[in-house]
Amino acid sequence: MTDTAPEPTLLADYAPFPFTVEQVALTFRLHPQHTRVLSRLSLKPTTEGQPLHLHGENLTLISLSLNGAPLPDIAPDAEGLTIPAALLPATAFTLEAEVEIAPETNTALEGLYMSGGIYCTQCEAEGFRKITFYPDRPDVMAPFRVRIESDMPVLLSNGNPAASGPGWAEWVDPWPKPAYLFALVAGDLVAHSASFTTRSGRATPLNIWVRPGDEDRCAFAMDALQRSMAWDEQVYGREYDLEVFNIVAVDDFNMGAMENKGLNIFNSKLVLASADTATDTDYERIERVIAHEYFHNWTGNRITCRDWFQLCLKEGLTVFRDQQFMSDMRSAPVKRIEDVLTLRARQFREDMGPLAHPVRPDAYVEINNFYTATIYEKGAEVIGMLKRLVGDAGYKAALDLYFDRHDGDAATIEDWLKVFEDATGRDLAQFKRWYTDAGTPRLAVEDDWQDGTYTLTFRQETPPTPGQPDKPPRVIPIALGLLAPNGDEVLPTTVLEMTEGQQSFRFEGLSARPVPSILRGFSAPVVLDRTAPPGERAFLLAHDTDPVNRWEAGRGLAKEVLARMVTEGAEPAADLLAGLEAVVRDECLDPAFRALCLRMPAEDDMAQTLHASGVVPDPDAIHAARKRLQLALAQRLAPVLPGMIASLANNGPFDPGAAAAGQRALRLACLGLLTRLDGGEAATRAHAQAGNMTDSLGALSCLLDAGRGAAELTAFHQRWQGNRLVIDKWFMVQVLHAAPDRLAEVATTLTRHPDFDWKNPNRFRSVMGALAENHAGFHHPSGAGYRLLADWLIKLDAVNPQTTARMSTAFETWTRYDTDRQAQAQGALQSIAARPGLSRDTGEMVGRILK
Ligand code: 0A1
Ligand code: ZN
Repeated sequence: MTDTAPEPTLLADYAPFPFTVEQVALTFRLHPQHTRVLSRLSLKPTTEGQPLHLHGENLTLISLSLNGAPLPDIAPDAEGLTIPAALLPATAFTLEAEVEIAPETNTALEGLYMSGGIYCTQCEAEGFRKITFYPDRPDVMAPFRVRIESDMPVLLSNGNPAASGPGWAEWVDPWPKPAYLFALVAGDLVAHSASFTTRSGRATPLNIWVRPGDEDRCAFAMDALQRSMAWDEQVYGREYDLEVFNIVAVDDFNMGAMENKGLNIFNSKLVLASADTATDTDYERIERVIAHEYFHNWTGNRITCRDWFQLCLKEGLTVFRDQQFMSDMRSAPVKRIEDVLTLRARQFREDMGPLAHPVRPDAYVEINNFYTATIYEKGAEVIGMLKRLVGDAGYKAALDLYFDRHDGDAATIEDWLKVFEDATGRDLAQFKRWYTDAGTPRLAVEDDWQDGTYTLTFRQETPPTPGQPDKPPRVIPIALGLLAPNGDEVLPTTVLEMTEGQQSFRFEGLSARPVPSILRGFSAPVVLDRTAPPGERAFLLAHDTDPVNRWEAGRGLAKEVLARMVTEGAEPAADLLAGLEAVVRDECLDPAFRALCLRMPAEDDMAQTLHASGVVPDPDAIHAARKRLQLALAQRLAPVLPGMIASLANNGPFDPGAAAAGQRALRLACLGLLTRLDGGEAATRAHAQAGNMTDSLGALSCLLDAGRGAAELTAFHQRWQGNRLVIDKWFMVQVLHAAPDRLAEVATTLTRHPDFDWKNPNRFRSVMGALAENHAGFHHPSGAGYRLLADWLIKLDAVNPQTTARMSTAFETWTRYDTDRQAQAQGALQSIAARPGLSRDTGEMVGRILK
């Protein structure tokens, strides 16, 4: 553990910066070891008699001057430098500093670093202070002028190109921005270029910059960008605001991508795609993240956050916008189901464990640890609820007001809620609890039928979370439909507003007891506790008009059946198998939807569900039960599987669109089931015939599940040697599909492979992230999975704290399991915590997980 526990930063301590930055001028003389950064800041005091504190970390100060006069006595400390008030003029002044940094040895990938010979930056959240001395906080917004001097052929920064010559280029960003949106790239890059004409007629060049050789894998990302730009104009009335938009793809990146003003920087896996190298999941992610980063131009950049506690202001809203975009581009119900799956797998898991925190936290030690599913995904759900409560017109009016009122501001959640209150006249005081209170509410339902009146009674309760023992009731929008026993809808979707701890809703004049379809479209991020009467879920799986709830009914049934298989050794239930068969055979249904219905609940999801119902989950039993259920389903569908696999084949050119991807998903789901029956014969043929990466990797996964695939793996590696993104898949697929007993051995062997470049976050995640995702293997009773991950996290922490800290969340569920497993996990966590020199990032995470 770090020697002294670092002090947390508190929301309650916010105070404005006592200066404005009128202009920033930066000059970079790039060198791998000795980059010089010259800064000239034009500052103006806003409050009298305040010292000037500038952040700065690991900077070698070469010179510092104020209005041209050197300040030889000012020496930085570990956090930055302070110029006493007595030395500062009462009016505007200029501060100039020159520092030296070494991008080549910056393995943390924050600030200015090098990736594959390319200089690039990552400044969110607090990376700019590793570049120069500056008030590195989001509420300090300033226009930037940047000069880059380097012999690299391509020199890029934010904003518009101003001038260039051999070995230099200048960029001017006219839009005041916080330092976290600063970016610089210099490298031997080539562009895939296109353009977009904005609605007011400005033709804007668009460039995606990649390493030479990669330019033929940018077309899909470019198309996604153009569609995003058009969509934001049509749906939100937001137009692009610079003369050029640049995207750069780099191989070494801690996260997915970054919305730097006019110069988005991406992890290359979220840009590069071709049919033979990228799966449908990759294509979908690329489309979503390209849109997400572009949408940040208004929600994040033009309107930014006052402080990092307000992170969900930009992230929740931008995720909500990217979800809307994707649902317009693809199938809305399928998209919603995928979002619900992600929310439960990542955010519910977080909310039920030691890392639970509010959508707007009020304290943090390391802000990088708060880029979480709660801020992003739950932040988006909260906006979805707000929209449901105020209606589409209210939402539009509120957003128009938000952009009008706050353009150019660093805003807060209070500002955000106020625009909704002002635009719609609604009081949102109770709604605000969704931002301030952590935890997933549980919603218990009981119903009653008497004399033609149907009554639904809901009770809400949110379990305690760290630091928040008591939770007052929240506003919960419950979208409800009622179905007659013949399947007719007798109440179309209606939004009930629950505001009390317990509340009843009555429906009169019905001729028969209806079947309720509750929480349609997953209208609120809650756990629905309903002991459904026998047959109700199967009925809804067959009849619900709301596709999300139709899927949910099948899912709920599958979970019920699996839980009984795990805890009572029950047999796979016939009504589930019959219901799934009916869905799969129904050709009127979207293949992507059918594929989702066929996907059994993940093992971690089952462990979460069992734990929440008071059962200690046994990972081996869950693994075995899930396999038995898949086998039973395969046997039930045996007569139709080969025919479906054949009929869903497409031998035409690859189409990355949603419809074709849905067909591939259903075909692979069927192939997975058939593999349970034929031991991999069909998968071997499918792998040999695969014409794209989705089919190839899908068939390979089936083979590995069947204990085959060794020759295919060798051939795969040989074919794709040299393509880092595909080799990541080669590593990952082996770990994900390793038998639980062999997981630690398989993963250890892979870490000894010459291609295991562990300092590259994608490669590290492809083995260690996959290790944690192999549920029964990671939670193996020997503790080998825990120890392997812990040892590697210790090793990675010394070079890349941010990625290490994120990956430590693999342990966040450790208290769910039996005491032996808990002891093993605790030992592994303690070995990390005890490491001398452990980073603040990982120290905070492990400390919270262990508490
Ligand atoms: N703001 C980016 C993602 C991002 C977040 C944090 C980072 O470092 C701590 C880096 C990137 C987004 O939402 O896409
Ligand atoms: Zn974002």
